Amino acid sequence: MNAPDATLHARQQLYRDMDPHNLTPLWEVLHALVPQRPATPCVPAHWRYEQVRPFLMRAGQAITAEEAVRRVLILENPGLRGQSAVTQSLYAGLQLILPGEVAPAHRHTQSALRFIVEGSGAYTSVDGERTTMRPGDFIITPSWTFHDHGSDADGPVVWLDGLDIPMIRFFDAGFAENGTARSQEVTRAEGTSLARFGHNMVPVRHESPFGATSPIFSYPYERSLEALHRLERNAPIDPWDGVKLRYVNPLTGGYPMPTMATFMQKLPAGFQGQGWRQTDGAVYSVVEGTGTVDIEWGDKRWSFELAPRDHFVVPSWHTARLRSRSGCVLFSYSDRPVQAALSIHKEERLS
Ligand code: GTQ
Repeated sequence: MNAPDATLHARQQLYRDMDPHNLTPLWEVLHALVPQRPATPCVPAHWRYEQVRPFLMRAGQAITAEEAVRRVLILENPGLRGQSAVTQSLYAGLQLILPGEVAPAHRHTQSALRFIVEGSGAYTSVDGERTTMRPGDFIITPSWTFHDHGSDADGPVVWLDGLDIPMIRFFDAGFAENGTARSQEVTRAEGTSLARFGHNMVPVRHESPFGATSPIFSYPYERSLEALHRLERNAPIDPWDGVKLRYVNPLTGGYPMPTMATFMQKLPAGFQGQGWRQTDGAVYSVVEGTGTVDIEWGDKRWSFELAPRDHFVVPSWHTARLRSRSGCVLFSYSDRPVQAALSIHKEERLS
């Protein structure tokens, strides 16, 4: 019921009079502040690699990795343009490094994941240990560790950067500094962290070297894929996810990073998944194969045809379904550890 004109007029006068004092009435915004269900400005989006790659290669001509510091094309959500955000809490970008280049050492509060999309033979160094990149590898840069990237490859190497940049910005808790050397000194043989922590065994006396972050730098694709293939052959297929595994911090059994969860899944050939929705909007990288993701939000519908190296985002509380005629491998990440820590994570599996 609408109030009488005189009442409405008095209210408008009240709002105007208090506005210079930085006061505003809750009752005008309450509905939007406390929505009945998530009302995200983030929208479903799809970046086809065949469209993105030419721009990446042009960026390779336009600027060196050294000058750019990080030569990255940011995947900006169409609903969040200008904010360098793929969801409200997460950042995604595609980084290119060319043979012989170096992306100089720095460190920051923001945690980063790298998911290798194209090319082999680039490396990233964390805490004095190098990790060679191969397609499908999931690599971690823990918060506040010096890292530089370089390449001894003979062609371009491209990876997905997933960072918690918008989340750290929200908390106004970001710090960064440059390293003194362009590339950090290598002090440990490659594979040391994987040998120490990555074989279902850990050193008898150890401390967690990176606090809440996994001590493993690289989770090689070979091993992830082997597990998925074996489960596809020998175990029940989940009607929503196909075969889906989450990456773990071997010291805790929890997520590999305090702010980001990562997953890899295989949709078997002929898979027609059921719908689900969850409060953690997720970013996907298509590793192999082809498929389709159907997304719904109210009466809106999206359908993305997926090819290898494509990227897409499923926003919070949007209903999504995955299908694949010939089989498909997907990597994904989200802010689930943070939502779980705050006891606000919610998911629904629809039948
Ligand atoms: O590699 O350190 O895409 O600091 C954005 C910010 C990559 C990196 C990004 C970064 C990095």
